[in-house]
Amino acid sequence: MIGRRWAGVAARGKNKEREGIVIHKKLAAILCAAALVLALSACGGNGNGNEESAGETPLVAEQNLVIKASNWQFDQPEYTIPKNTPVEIKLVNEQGAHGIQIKGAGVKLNAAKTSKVVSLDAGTYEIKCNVVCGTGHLNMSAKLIVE
Ligand SMILES: [Cu+2]
Repeated sequence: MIGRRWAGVAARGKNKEREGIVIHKKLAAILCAAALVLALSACGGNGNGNEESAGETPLVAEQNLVIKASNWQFDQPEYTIPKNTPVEIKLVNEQGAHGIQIKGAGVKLNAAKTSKVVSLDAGTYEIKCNVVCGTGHLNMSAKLIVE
């Protein structure tokens, strides 16, 4: 009987030791992880930071392009802007209620949202009215030339 008790106490003692070791290991792992995170943010922060902020922060326009719409045309058949340059594209409805959609440029403007800043690759983009504005709606198209 006594032998068993001692064995039990001894076993408990070992368990405590093990728990202690496990806790130490966990702590070490947490510290390692924390150190890794710090190291990564310190090293990678600057390198990736610029790219990320370019995607997240709004572009600051260096130029403006005003597209005026009336019934049922845009004020120019072609608009030209420089490539890879932040340009604010602004819709002005001079007559009627029209919108602008530029395929492949991620631009959709209307009376509620009248401008957007974009930086585009070179190419020719199609500008269309995206508001069903009346009889001449389908004629409302123009070109955006980015060069
Ligand atoms: Cu329209």
